[in-house]
Amino acid sequence: MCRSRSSIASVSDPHVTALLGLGGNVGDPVAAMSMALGTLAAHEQCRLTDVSRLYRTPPWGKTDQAWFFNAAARVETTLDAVPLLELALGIERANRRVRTERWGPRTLDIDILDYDGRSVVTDQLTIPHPRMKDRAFVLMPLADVEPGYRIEGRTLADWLAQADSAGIEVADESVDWWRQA
Ligand code: A4P
Ligand code: MG
Repeated sequence: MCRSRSSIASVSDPHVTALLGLGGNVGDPVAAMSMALGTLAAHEQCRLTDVSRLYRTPPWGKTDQAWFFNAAARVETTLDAVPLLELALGIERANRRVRTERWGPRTLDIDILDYDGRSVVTDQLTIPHPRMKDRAFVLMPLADVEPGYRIEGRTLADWLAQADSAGIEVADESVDWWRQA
């Protein structure tokens, strides 16, 4: 696979690495994810260092809804975890995300999968994301940006072997899909 780096704004030290999962299945989710990644790339406290391929995925959890598009990204940031979540929620709101039902349809969802390998548990936030290991639509894009990542000591390949990945397909091989959308 041909992979290119997506380095944009400069970030002063000390910065940490955060891993993000993105998805959506309402309206134009690819445009929404592109907007999200563009916003992160342009943010003065973030540097977007890698983006996964674009995946098309059958709905998980609540299956009577449209297929999703999913992706993952690696960001270096000087933001603490909660301000990073607030940035992500602001980007979701800018895409007219309305929360109705759990695991239901959404224009854009941004999950913080990992923040500097730390455990963060607050009222608003649980990191590492507690449900990512069961979800092939998260694990497959994450393997593009962080192939050596481990969850509870086990490799992504281990978790993927027991997750249901039926139907998941690569919708765009290019890691620059988000620049073109
Ligand atoms: N929150 C806590 N921890 C985190 C974190 N690590 N990252 C809080 C982001 N947010 C976190 O989020 C509700 C609240 O969780 C946030 O306001 C934040 O304070 P949400 O996204 O509305 O929750 P949710 O979506 O109902 O639940 P959850 O478990 O996050 O679900 P997901 O992962 O968002 O799943 N099928 C496919 N194929 N592809 C998908 O992308 N997505 C979902 C939703 C269901 N099925 C899917 C997909
Ligand atoms: Mg979520």
